[in-house]
Amino acid sequence: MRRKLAAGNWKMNGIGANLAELESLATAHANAGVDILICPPATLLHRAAEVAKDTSIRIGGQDCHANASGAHTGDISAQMLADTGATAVIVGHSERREDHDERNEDARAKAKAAIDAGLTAVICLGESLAQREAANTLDIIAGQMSGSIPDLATGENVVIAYEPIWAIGTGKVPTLEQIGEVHDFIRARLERRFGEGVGRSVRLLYGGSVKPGNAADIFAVPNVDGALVGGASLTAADFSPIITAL
Ligand code: G2H
Repeated sequence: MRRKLAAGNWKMNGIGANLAELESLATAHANAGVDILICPPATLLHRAAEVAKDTSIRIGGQDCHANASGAHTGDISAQMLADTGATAVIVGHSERREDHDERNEDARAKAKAAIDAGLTAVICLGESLAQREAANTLDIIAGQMSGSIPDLATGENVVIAYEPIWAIGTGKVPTLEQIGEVHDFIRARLERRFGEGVGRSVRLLYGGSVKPGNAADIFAVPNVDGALVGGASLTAADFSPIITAL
């Protein structure tokens, strides 16, 4: 049985004052029965981990370098994230792929570094609007899976987030059928590559304009084990009903 997961990606939003949202979430979901992960900007990780200590909330990074240390100005290693108290890290988000020219092999190397550091790697996949309109979605997802998911993936150390690029921050959401088709496809490929045991244990999140008003419908889709939420994770008022809908 896969445990449900509500993950919030604050992206480049949030200063110290926003940690009050984390406190509210922790209070409201003290006995959540689901996993809650918040990925604030790196500047807040340590303080966020302090706030979340002894609560049901876990803290994660939004990216890491593939190397453990070295001359990489401005970068943060997976070990450094773990040192702040983080237990997970997002890798391969489409905004990293777009803004920093990251490719599947980068996401894979980062995921491996994260796992080696004891973190859960939340690996993001998703097609562009042009790729969907050309009916290439499943081919693109297959390529991203082969390229971005390391061989040592298990249900413990990897979470997959399907985030169609055209749905991110746009308010456009795929139909439930479209979400279901891709999630079923990812599940089947995971089972084929890693075997049924591992393939069935990896959690699959949907991401892209998840809001309190659409969360319950999305969570009812088979093989959707939760969500990776951007804009609606920034306040407890928005994120709390999404957690409750799980
Ligand atoms: C997709 C998602 C969070 P939003 O990037 O990863 O963002 O919910 O704002 O579309």
